[in-house]
Amino acid sequence: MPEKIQFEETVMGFLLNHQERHHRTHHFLILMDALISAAKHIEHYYLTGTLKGNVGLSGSVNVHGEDVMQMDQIAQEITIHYLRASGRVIHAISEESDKIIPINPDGRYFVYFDPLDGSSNVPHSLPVGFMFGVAKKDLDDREDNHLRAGKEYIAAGMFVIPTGTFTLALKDAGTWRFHIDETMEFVRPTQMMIPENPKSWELSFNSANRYTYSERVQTWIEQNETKYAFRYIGALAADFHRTISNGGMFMYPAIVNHPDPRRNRPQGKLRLMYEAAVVSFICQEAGGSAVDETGIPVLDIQPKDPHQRSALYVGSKPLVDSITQVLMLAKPVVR
Ligand code: FBP
Repeated sequence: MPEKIQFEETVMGFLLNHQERHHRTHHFLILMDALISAAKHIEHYYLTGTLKGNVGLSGSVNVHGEDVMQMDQIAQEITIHYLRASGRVIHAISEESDKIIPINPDGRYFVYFDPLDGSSNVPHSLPVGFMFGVAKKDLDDREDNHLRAGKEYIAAGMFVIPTGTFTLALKDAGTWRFHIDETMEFVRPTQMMIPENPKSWELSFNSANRYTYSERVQTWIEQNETKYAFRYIGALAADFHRTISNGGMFMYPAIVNHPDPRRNRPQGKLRLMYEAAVVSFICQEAGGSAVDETGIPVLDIQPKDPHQRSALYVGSKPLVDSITQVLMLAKPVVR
């Protein structure tokens, strides 16, 4: 018989026992419950996607000019449904919606999310992610709904689907990993601290792009890649899940030397508010760090556009510091 899980070992029990006031209010618990319910629902659809024929293209193109998968749309609708039902969300920003999504003006939180990260893995039912960042409105009513920098988030998390893992970071309260049990509860929080010992470190990046990176980054890779293992799944949530567990660094550098200049991405590929800032927040609470192509902390970047992109170097501090020295020598990238 499976061991009885104590309430304190569930996400709700864990949060209620939390020292940080804004993580144990019933408002925050209701929001977290909505995000967890959305993730479970998305995982169900993903697990049954092939049989139900939901793993193909939807025929539409999103704000980024990318083909939208059916599963992207399903995950989007599921998430919006639960955020609306929570009644706690003022507005949401999603990779799958051009505009900011107004939800409940009397809400308390802003939610920035990628409902299904790693779309290229969908047709193969390989790991994808549901990623989110949460910011809280200014309760002193000076609220102007401005876009929040990562350092203003009070929480960020990612579900790696369909692995049944949930990694949750809480402002000034660490990064915790939960696993799903046979009752479909995320339980047994384990505090995640990114390993300091380089023995287990890994590098993760799309090696096919390496000659499109700046010369300085290419040189850094040549000087360091033989020291560490190399792993790349092609979904940020899944690759970063490994980086937090084994240490090392995940990077998606700016593309500045592409043979076809139209395919250069000097601002990087990943989206700041619901991809780069989410993993940077989780990494910082686990003792790591993250910078962009100019070497500045990702969490300090004040977004000007909900879908703004950012290059990303995230992981163990010594490695991020090492590439930051190289990046800061480079000519500043024009924003
Ligand atoms: P989507 O959210 O549109 O899937 O894009 C983001 C992403 O798939 C990340 O998950 C992943 O790290 C990266 O793009 C993979 O890009 P590439 O295929 O260029 O390596």
